[in-house]
Amino acid sequence: MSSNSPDERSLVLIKPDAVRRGLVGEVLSRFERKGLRIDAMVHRTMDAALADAHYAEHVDKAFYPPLKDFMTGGPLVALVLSGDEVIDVVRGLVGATDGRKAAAGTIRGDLSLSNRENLVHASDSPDSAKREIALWFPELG
Ligand code: FUP
Repeated sequence: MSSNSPDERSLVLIKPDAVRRGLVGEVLSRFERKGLRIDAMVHRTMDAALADAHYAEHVDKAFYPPLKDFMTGGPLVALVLSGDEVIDVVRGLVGATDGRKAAAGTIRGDLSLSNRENLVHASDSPDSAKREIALWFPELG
């Protein structure tokens, strides 16, 4: 990446379990302390249409109906983070999908015991980030 190209961006959701458990500040502070920037942030509740669009690759899977109920069941905090290699950096901070298996020191490894209620979503590639930012923050397009 050349020195004058813009930093990469990632779409992050601090999920309803984190909001319910009072962990928004804990999660945000880990991203901030790492040196990432918050470019946009909103507190909102996902509706069914946004859930189906956001999780387009999962809508036909057996785990999707309970995942959709969970994700639409309360407010979450959506944000856009930016920084050098932010997509991979955030995935590292978040940890493996299943909180029971995620490494200690990661957000999920330290704070989640669930494969569904795992506190955070983070874009997994530049293409996903672009698609997800357009869904959640069309004004940033
Ligand atoms: P991740 O990228 O780590 O968030 O995980 P995936 O994209 O594989 O899955 C998206 C979400 O689906 C997970 F965050 C939690 C949920 N999920 C389940 O509820 N059950 C499963 O078996 C796998 C994933």
